[in-house]
Amino acid sequence: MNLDMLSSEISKLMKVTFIGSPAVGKTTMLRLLSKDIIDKFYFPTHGFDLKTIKLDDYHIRIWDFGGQQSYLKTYSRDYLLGSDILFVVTDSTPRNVLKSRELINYAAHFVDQDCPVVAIANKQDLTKNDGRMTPDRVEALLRVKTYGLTAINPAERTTLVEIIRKELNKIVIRKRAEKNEI
Ligand SMILES: Nc1nc2c(ncn2[C@@H]2O[C@H](COP(=O)(O)OP(=O)(O)OP(=O)(O)O)[C@@H](O)[C@H]2O)c(=O)[nH]1
Ligand SMILES: [Mg+2]
Repeated sequence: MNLDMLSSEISKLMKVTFIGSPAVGKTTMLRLLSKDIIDKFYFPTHGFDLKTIKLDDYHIRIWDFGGQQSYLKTYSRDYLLGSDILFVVTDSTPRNVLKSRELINYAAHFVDQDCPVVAIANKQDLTKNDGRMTPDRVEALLRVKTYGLTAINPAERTTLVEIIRKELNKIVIRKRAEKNEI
Protein backbone atom coordinates (compact mmCIF):
# COMPACT_ATOMS: atom_id res chain seq x y z
CA MET A 1 0.00 0.00 0.00
CA ASN A 2 1.49 3.39 -0.92
CA LEU A 3 1.34 6.41 1.32
CA ASP A 4 -1.53 8.10 -0.50
CA MET A 5 -3.64 5.01 -0.17
CA LEU A 6 -2.75 4.74 3.47
CA SER A 7 -3.73 8.33 4.20
CA SER A 8 -7.05 7.95 2.42
CA GLU A 9 -7.73 4.83 4.46
CA ILE A 10 -6.98 6.66 7.67
CA SER A 11 -9.23 9.55 6.73
CA LYS A 12 -12.06 7.08 6.40
CA LEU A 13 -11.76 6.02 10.00
CA MET A 14 -14.17 8.06 12.05
CA LYS A 15 -14.43 8.42 15.79
CA VAL A 16 -18.00 8.62 17.01
CA THR A 17 -18.49 9.12 20.72
CA PHE A 18 -21.56 8.48 22.89
CA ILE A 19 -21.90 10.13 26.26
CA GLY A 20 -24.83 10.54 28.63
CA SER A 21 -26.03 9.79 32.15
CA PRO A 22 -26.19 6.19 33.44
CA ALA A 23 -28.94 3.97 31.97
CA VAL A 24 -30.05 6.31 29.18
CA GLY A 25 -29.34 3.62 26.55
CA LYS A 26 -25.84 4.18 25.11
CA THR A 27 -24.73 0.55 25.24
CA THR A 28 -28.13 -0.51 23.89
CA MET A 29 -27.46 1.75 20.89
CA LEU A 30 -24.19 -0.08 20.31
CA ARG A 31 -25.98 -3.41 20.46
CA LEU A 32 -28.62 -2.11 18.06
CA LEU A 33 -25.89 -1.18 15.57
CA SER A 34 -23.98 -4.42 15.78
CA LYS A 35 -27.11 -6.54 15.46
CA ASP A 36 -26.45 -8.48 18.64
CA ILE A 37 -29.49 -9.58 20.54
CA ILE A 38 -30.83 -6.57 22.38
CA ASP A 39 -30.53 -7.44 26.01
CA LYS A 40 -33.02 -5.59 28.21
CA PHE A 41 -31.05 -6.09 31.42
CA TYR A 42 -29.04 -3.16 32.58
CA PHE A 43 -25.32 -3.79 33.01
CA PRO A 44 -23.60 -0.47 33.70
CA THR A 45 -20.56 0.12 31.50
CA HIS A 46 -17.34 0.32 33.49
CA GLY A 47 -14.84 2.56 31.77
CA PHE A 48 -15.79 2.30 28.13
CA ASP A 49 -16.66 -0.11 25.33
CA LEU A 50 -15.43 0.12 21.76
CA LYS A 51 -17.07 -1.20 18.64
CA THR A 52 -16.14 -0.69 14.99
CA ILE A 53 -18.82 -0.82 12.32
CA LYS A 54 -18.55 -0.38 8.59
CA LEU A 55 -20.85 2.17 7.02
CA ASP A 56 -20.58 2.90 3.28
CA ASP A 57 -16.85 3.57 2.77
CA TYR A 58 -16.22 4.36 6.39
CA HIS A 59 -15.02 2.44 9.37
CA ILE A 60 -16.69 3.97 12.35
CA ARG A 61 -15.17 3.39 15.71
CA ILE A 62 -17.79 3.95 18.34
CA TRP A 63 -16.76 4.82 21.86
CA ASP A 64 -19.41 4.07 24.47
CA PHE A 65 -18.53 5.67 27.74
CA GLY A 66 -19.92 4.58 31.13
CA GLY A 67 -22.26 7.31 32.39
CA GLN A 68 -21.12 7.40 36.00
CA GLN A 69 -19.85 10.81 37.05
CA SER A 70 -16.52 9.49 38.28
CA TYR A 71 -15.61 8.20 34.81
CA LEU A 72 -16.50 11.43 33.12
CA LYS A 73 -14.58 13.61 35.55
CA THR A 74 -11.47 11.46 35.30
CA TYR A 75 -11.28 10.62 31.64
CA SER A 76 -13.17 13.18 29.60
CA ARG A 77 -10.18 14.88 28.04
CA ASP A 78 -8.48 11.69 26.77
CA TYR A 79 -11.72 10.08 25.87
CA LEU A 80 -13.42 12.86 23.94
CA LEU A 81 -10.32 14.12 22.13
CA GLY A 82 -10.41 13.58 18.38
CA SER A 83 -14.12 12.80 18.15
CA ASP A 84 -15.58 13.41 14.69
CA ILE A 85 -19.10 13.45 16.12
CA LEU A 86 -20.23 13.65 19.73
CA PHE A 87 -23.63 12.12 20.49
CA VAL A 88 -25.21 13.10 23.77
CA VAL A 89 -27.85 10.55 24.72
CA THR A 90 -30.80 11.40 26.96
CA ASP A 91 -33.67 9.23 28.19
CA SER A 92 -36.00 12.17 27.34
CA THR A 93 -37.21 12.77 30.90
CA PRO A 94 -37.28 16.49 31.77
CA ARG A 95 -34.76 15.95 34.54
CA ASN A 96 -32.30 14.10 32.36
CA VAL A 97 -32.67 16.58 29.52
CA LEU A 98 -31.55 19.33 31.90
CA LYS A 99 -28.58 17.20 32.96
CA SER A 100 -27.74 16.66 29.31
CA ARG A 101 -27.67 20.42 28.80
CA GLU A 102 -24.98 20.65 31.50
CA LEU A 103 -23.13 17.73 29.97
CA ILE A 104 -23.07 19.40 26.57
CA ASN A 105 -21.61 22.56 28.08
CA TYR A 106 -19.00 20.55 29.91
CA ALA A 107 -18.03 18.29 27.01
CA ALA A 108 -17.80 21.17 24.54
CA HIS A 109 -14.51 22.14 26.20
CA PHE A 110 -12.93 18.81 25.30
CA VAL A 111 -13.87 18.34 21.66
CA ASP A 112 -12.57 20.23 18.63
CA GLN A 113 -14.49 23.36 17.81
CA ASP A 114 -15.79 21.89 14.56
CA CYS A 115 -16.95 18.58 16.09
CA PRO A 116 -20.76 18.48 15.81
CA VAL A 117 -22.65 17.83 19.03
CA VAL A 118 -25.86 15.96 18.33
CA ALA A 119 -28.52 14.74 20.80
CA ILE A 120 -30.43 11.46 20.79
CA ALA A 121 -33.79 11.60 22.59
CA ASN A 122 -33.96 7.90 23.46
CA LYS A 123 -36.76 5.82 25.05
CA GLN A 124 -39.39 7.38 22.81
CA ASP A 125 -41.52 4.25 23.41
CA LEU A 126 -42.23 5.60 26.92
CA THR A 127 -43.31 9.15 26.02
CA LYS A 128 -47.02 8.40 26.18
CA ASN A 129 -46.86 6.84 29.64
CA ASP A 130 -44.71 9.06 31.76
CA GLY A 131 -44.31 12.54 30.39
CA ARG A 132 -41.04 12.07 28.55
CA MET A 133 -40.33 14.70 25.95
CA THR A 134 -40.64 14.44 22.20
CA PRO A 135 -37.47 15.06 20.15
CA ASP A 136 -38.76 18.55 19.23
CA ARG A 137 -39.11 19.54 22.87
CA VAL A 138 -35.70 18.10 23.71
CA GLU A 139 -34.17 20.01 20.82
CA ALA A 140 -35.74 23.28 21.98
CA LEU A 141 -34.15 22.84 25.40
CA LEU A 142 -30.76 21.52 24.34
CA ARG A 143 -30.36 23.80 21.33
CA VAL A 144 -28.49 21.14 19.36
CA LYS A 145 -29.81 18.95 16.54
CA THR A 146 -31.88 16.19 18.18
CA TYR A 147 -33.11 12.86 16.85
CA GLY A 148 -35.70 10.58 18.50
CA LEU A 149 -34.97 6.87 19.03
CA THR A 150 -36.19 3.71 20.74
CA ALA A 151 -32.95 1.78 21.05
CA ILE A 152 -34.54 -1.43 22.40
CA ASN A 153 -36.55 -1.81 19.20
CA PRO A 154 -34.51 -3.79 16.62
CA ALA A 155 -36.60 -2.22 13.83
CA GLU A 156 -34.96 1.13 14.69
CA ARG A 157 -31.53 -0.05 13.61
CA THR A 158 -31.97 1.71 10.27
CA THR A 159 -33.09 4.88 12.08
CA LEU A 160 -29.82 4.96 14.00
CA VAL A 161 -27.72 4.09 10.96
CA GLU A 162 -29.39 6.91 9.03
CA ILE A 163 -28.73 9.39 11.84
CA ILE A 164 -25.03 8.52 11.81
CA ARG A 165 -24.87 8.53 8.01
CA LYS A 166 -26.53 11.94 7.80
CA GLU A 167 -24.21 13.53 10.36
CA LEU A 168 -21.16 11.87 8.79
CA ASN A 169 -22.05 13.17 5.34
CA LYS A 170 -22.32 16.70 6.69
CA ILE A 171 -18.79 16.41 8.08
CA VAL A 172 -17.37 14.94 4.89
CA ILE A 173 -18.91 17.72 2.79
CA ARG A 174 -17.56 20.36 5.16
CA LYS A 175 -14.08 18.83 5.17
CA ARG A 176 -14.01 18.70 1.37
CA ALA A 177 -15.03 22.35 1.17
CA GLU A 178 -12.26 23.30 3.62
CA LYS A 179 -9.69 21.34 1.61
CA ASN A 180 -10.67 23.16 -1.57
CA GLU A 181 -10.31 26.52 0.12
CA ILE A 182 -6.69 25.86 1.09
N1 LIG B 1 -38.04 1.32 27.29
C1 LIG B 1 -36.81 1.49 26.80
N2 LIG B 1 -35.75 1.04 27.49
C2 LIG B 1 -34.52 1.23 26.95
C3 LIG B 1 -34.32 1.88 25.71
N3 LIG B 1 -32.98 1.93 25.46
C4 LIG B 1 -32.39 1.33 26.50
N4 LIG B 1 -33.30 0.89 27.40
C5 LIG B 1 -33.04 0.19 28.68
O1 LIG B 1 -32.35 1.06 29.58
C6 LIG B 1 -31.44 0.33 30.41
C7 LIG B 1 -30.06 0.92 30.35
O2 LIG B 1 -29.51 0.81 29.06
P1 LIG B 1 -27.93 0.87 28.75
O3 LIG B 1 -27.85 0.91 27.26
O4 LIG B 1 -27.20 -0.18 29.45
O5 LIG B 1 -27.57 2.29 29.38
P2 LIG B 1 -26.17 3.07 29.33
O6 LIG B 1 -26.49 4.46 28.87
O7 LIG B 1 -25.16 2.33 28.52
O8 LIG B 1 -25.74 3.11 30.87
P3 LIG B 1 -24.24 3.25 31.52
O9 LIG B 1 -23.39 2.20 30.90
O10 LIG B 1 -24.41 3.07 32.99
O11 LIG B 1 -23.76 4.63 31.21
C8 LIG B 1 -31.49 -1.13 29.90
O12 LIG B 1 -32.34 -1.86 30.76
C9 LIG B 1 -32.09 -1.00 28.50
O13 LIG B 1 -32.80 -2.16 28.09
C10 LIG B 1 -35.48 2.35 25.00
O14 LIG B 1 -35.42 2.93 23.91
N5 LIG B 1 -36.68 2.13 25.60
MG1 LIG C 1 -23.39 1.46 29.03
